[in-house]
Amino acid sequence: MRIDVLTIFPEYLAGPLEVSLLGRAREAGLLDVRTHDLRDFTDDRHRTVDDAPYGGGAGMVMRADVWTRAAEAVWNDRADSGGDPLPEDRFVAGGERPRTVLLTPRGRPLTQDLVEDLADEDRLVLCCGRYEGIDERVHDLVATDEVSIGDYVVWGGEVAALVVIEAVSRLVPGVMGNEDSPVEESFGAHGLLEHPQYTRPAQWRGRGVPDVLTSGDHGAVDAWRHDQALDLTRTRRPDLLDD
Ligand code: JD8
Repeated sequence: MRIDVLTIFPEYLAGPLEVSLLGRAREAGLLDVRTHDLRDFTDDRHRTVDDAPYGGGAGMVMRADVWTRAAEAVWNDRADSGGDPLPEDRFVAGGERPRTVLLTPRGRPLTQDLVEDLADEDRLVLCCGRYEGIDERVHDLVATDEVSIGDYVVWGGEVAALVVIEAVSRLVPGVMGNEDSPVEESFGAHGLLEHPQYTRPAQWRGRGVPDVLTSGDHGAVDAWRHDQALDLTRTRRPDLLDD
């Protein structure tokens, strides 16, 4: 899978993309994540990406022309895109284009169902706004999807793009060591929160480990874990059981 990220802060993404299983998946060539500096698509000496809002008011709005030039350049860059045949027509704003996700507080809330849907694509383009947001015409003609990471406000779309990349990359075939792992976890096949976990030492600051986990009875362990998962879900997240 190839993921292109458009941002004025590519350095914000660099560290998180390098570390842990995500960094390893990129090194192994399972995942091709590319960040692009939006300022490389400006046309003035000062590399301006924003302007004052029509109608007045505080803050600045990101320009439609810069965003569209950037998106079209990235859409039409087919180098190393997984051997896709070169299409006859160029991708254009308002026309056929790869799945292009604009991160915004007004977007569809990100859920594991949406993550699974995005993970089916062979290309994603993630658009990270800043300031007061992006000209509405970019929402209309560049984005195919608008996504929000939750009901709170952050400074810009970069942290939201990282959340999408972390969630989607886990589902890319070959990225996780254990191929059975993802479906076993919270919000997976069972739709429950994960059961509690323990590791050594068996006694720590006067607290032990549930006897069943050291009993060697795998059937009893499975039953206990399922029971704990149900209890936790009922008390912490009853909404996950309503359906
Ligand atoms: C993108 C600018 C800042 C600050 C309006 C939009 C997502 N769940 C989420 N919360 N916040 C964002 C998000 C915030 C952003 C931008 C995403 C670009 N801002 C706010 C106040 C005024 N803008 C988000 N996904």
